[in-house]
Amino acid sequence: MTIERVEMALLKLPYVHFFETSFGREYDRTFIIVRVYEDGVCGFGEVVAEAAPLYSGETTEGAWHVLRTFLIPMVFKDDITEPEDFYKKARCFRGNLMAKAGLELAFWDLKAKKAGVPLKRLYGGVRDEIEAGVSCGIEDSLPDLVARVGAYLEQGYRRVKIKIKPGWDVAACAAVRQKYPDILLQVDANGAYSLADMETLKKLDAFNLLLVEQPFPPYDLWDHAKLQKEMRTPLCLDESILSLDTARAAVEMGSCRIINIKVGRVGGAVEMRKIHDYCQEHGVPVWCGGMLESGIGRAHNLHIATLPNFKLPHDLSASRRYYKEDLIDPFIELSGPGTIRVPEGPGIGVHPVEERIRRATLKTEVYK
Ligand code: OSB
Ligand code: MG
Repeated sequence: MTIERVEMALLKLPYVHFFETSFGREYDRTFIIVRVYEDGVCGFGEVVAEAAPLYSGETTEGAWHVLRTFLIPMVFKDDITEPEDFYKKARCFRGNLMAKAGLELAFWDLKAKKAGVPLKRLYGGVRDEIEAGVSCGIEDSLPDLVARVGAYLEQGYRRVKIKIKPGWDVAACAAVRQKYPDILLQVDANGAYSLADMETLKKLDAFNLLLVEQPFPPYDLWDHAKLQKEMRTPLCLDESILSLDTARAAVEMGSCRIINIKVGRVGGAVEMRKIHDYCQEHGVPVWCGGMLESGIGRAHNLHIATLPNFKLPHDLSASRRYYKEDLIDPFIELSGPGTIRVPEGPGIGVHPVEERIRRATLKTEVYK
């Protein structure tokens, strides 16, 4: 068999509520949907690069360029049909991990659909439902933040993450903790601090947090190790972990005790598995991070979060937390209190709705 066609679409969807991090405030999401067709079966993937190179050096337009110029032509030239083969061949190109992951995930969905099994079966998943968490952005005021946390708790989320930055950290934790002393709470700085902020960061130990995520910039593994020695709360790395090698360096150096795995950030599900297995062998729990994906990328994440060492609640929330018109049917919803059931159909197990995709599409390209 051989791939008949690859399609890319650039989409833009407005958020239900703006999302502010230490990088700034965003009102919508631009992303790429990739489709691969073989024998009438279609596999879907999502490229999680954002419009601006803030979280990562990749961008949607940069990923588009790399996909159309290098990765998609490679698929046809080398007659690639399997995700594992794509992973091996794509390694000849450096970086561009989110671009690679989007296409690799489309191959995984295709492979599972051809086999007629849910994707989690190919990954070796061990769960039918996963623990949902919610990521709360920076708000205009502390009362706004506490109200938003309260609304999410009412919807059933049992774990809350709040975004922090210098000036919106200790007081934000204090405000949420005062109202909700017992919830599972964690914070994410997206690299906004440096060693000079050690005293502020140490104050976070007072709030019984599950973890502090990415306090320093991505390449500061060494400074993270220094901070971890000074803090009781486990550090968790997100942006710093790009591969098995960076995960191993972080664990060996003591830069973190927990790892956030995002399949897009590490270049696909093959690398995701390697990091997962290494962490499992070394007693380092992982959880599934999110990139405010559409339902297509989020469905992929649900299957990934079924692997055995995904042990903490995830940044995986219901469709309506992100988008009024998610791209899939049915929408992703909370099933029990704070859990989401993993779709049971073949592949990612959700149905992308063509009409909604078309309405959100800025441009498309077909390759054959
Ligand atoms: O750092 O985890 C992050 C969203 C975009 C970019 C980076 C991050 C996030 C989130 C949202 O925290 C997680 C989600 O998708 O719910
Ligand atoms: Mg993060």
